[in-house]
Amino acid sequence: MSVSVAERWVEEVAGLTRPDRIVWCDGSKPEYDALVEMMLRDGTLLPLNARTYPDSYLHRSHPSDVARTEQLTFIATREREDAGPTNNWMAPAEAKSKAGRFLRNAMRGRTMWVVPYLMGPAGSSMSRVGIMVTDSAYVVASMHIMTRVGQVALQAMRSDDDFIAGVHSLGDLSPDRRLIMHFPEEKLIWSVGSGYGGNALLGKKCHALRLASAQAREEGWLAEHMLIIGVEDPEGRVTYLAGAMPSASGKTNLAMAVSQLPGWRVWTVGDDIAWMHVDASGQLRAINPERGFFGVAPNTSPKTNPNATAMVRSNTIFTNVALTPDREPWWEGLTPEAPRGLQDWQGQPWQPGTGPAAHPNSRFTVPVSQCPSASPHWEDPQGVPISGLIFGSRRTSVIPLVFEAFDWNHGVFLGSAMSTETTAAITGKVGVVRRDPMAMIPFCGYNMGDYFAHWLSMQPRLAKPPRIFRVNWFRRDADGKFLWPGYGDNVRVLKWMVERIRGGGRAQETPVGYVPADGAIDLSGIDLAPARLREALRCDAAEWLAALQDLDEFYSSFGSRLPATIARQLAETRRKFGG
Ligand code: GTP
Ligand code: SPV
Ligand code: MN
Repeated sequence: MSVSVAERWVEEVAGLTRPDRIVWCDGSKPEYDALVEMMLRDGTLLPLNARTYPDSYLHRSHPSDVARTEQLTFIATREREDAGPTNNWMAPAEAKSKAGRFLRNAMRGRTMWVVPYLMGPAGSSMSRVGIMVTDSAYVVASMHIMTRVGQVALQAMRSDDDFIAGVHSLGDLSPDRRLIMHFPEEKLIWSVGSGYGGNALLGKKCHALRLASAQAREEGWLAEHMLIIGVEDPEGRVTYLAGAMPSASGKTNLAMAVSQLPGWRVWTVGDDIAWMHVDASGQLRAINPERGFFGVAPNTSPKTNPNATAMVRSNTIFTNVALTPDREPWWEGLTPEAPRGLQDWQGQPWQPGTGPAAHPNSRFTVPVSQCPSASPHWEDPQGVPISGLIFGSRRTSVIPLVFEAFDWNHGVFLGSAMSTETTAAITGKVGVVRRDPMAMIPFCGYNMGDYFAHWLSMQPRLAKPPRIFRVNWFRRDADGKFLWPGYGDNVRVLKWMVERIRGGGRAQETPVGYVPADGAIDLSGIDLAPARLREALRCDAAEWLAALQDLDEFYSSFGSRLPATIARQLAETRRKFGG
């Protein structure tokens, strides 16, 4: 396969950014090792304890560059309407001129790595190619873990120009000179001024969600912020589910949950992004476009997520965690007590009571293959068959632990009506309730009204539309304590879903959907008062009617692009509540 279009584009970018040298990456182990060597020499990586954390490293990012910066993230379409009211928009020419100013000569004195990467398993018709350039060795090494780099990508191109082009430069890391620009009409991404995950690893949110969602709409598939799991029952039957939850709201944890119910088990296919196609028989099938996890460290422990603590014991890059005197990584929640003599995420001696030692958005980067619960099918080119979809959010009140939509259209409405409390995964205030339909508010690369319509349009193509569930692990009691234990106990909720999918699972009808009937959630082996579960499942008319109030304003922001079906579903919900 000739790569002439790519080569010409790389020359063009080099003309703008002026690197000292250009290196095409092959994705090999020696290449990764050389990058690590280089970063150990210049301090970008710090070595961890070679005995307890072999081939693992700590990266400390710039203190102002620790999370996605949504206010600096733009969708640059010709028409403003095509980006829609939920995205920051800029005209393409202006976007290039603004970001171009920060990119011009940005790579002087630096190396420009060219990273061809494949999103999705080799040999899958659902997989897609990207080629990104970057002046960050940390980004290249992270791309090695998170994607399939090198010849495997170039070989998957169907034509010379069959790739998403991404330009990344650290610039000077100043938030004042940081911009993350998406040009869906040109299959192009420009990112400058950040080295942080979602801003800089362009295969992830920029390509696999923002650009892919726009492509998916045109081509009739779905690119979603979803985990993918197989749930195995005691008879060995596996039911595959995909689930959307906002950033830092439980995808990685659910994706590798260790079941508290004997005989049940969760197999991990993906923890952040799902690409889903309808196959010739009308079955929805999902692939995980990634090959690594970029997971939240805080609260990851042998108790909450033993698969994660096991998988990060080698070949892992940690970012912004604390460091023990034994050179082991540490974060809040890993152990009940903080070890003595910690260095905090910025390398300063840490004292208890002075704030968190690890940054709240500190992360680990590790290959999927190291996950003990990785599904034997996680790289199947044809993907896994999806029979249920989950929409989860982080809400202290109102939203029950779990309920099931009446049908596909109602489920799409429930997804579109989601709101959530913000987390440390984005810069800004934590704990503020905001609208986040399908957990895609920061990631939908086009008008979200059209996105709802696209979701609705899938139904007639599905022989047996997946059941749609809504969950909330984060509801609290009057004392501020979580009503539901969460983590491994979430498998109890998954069990009910699987039963519902198979035509069982007792439920009670409410205005918002089917809520588990008394006793329908298996509580064997835990000490949870039935009253607490009832409180977690409670559906209160007054609370709901109040919560639905600001939906009108949100929906009306889409004008004529809001599908009538969505407005009808809202009216119908109100009517059922007597509102
Ligand atoms: P991104 O990688 O940002 O997309 O996040 P994610 O959706 O994968 O979130 P993750 O599973 O990493 O969870 C983030 C945080 O949510 C964890 O640190 C936990 O504190 C919390 N969390 C996850 N699952 C549960 C749960 O079942 N119950 C409770 N109470 N908290 C949870
Ligand atoms: C998220 O914020 O949803 C993440 C981390 O998964 S990042 O890659 O930074 O987007
Ligand atoms: Mn995410």
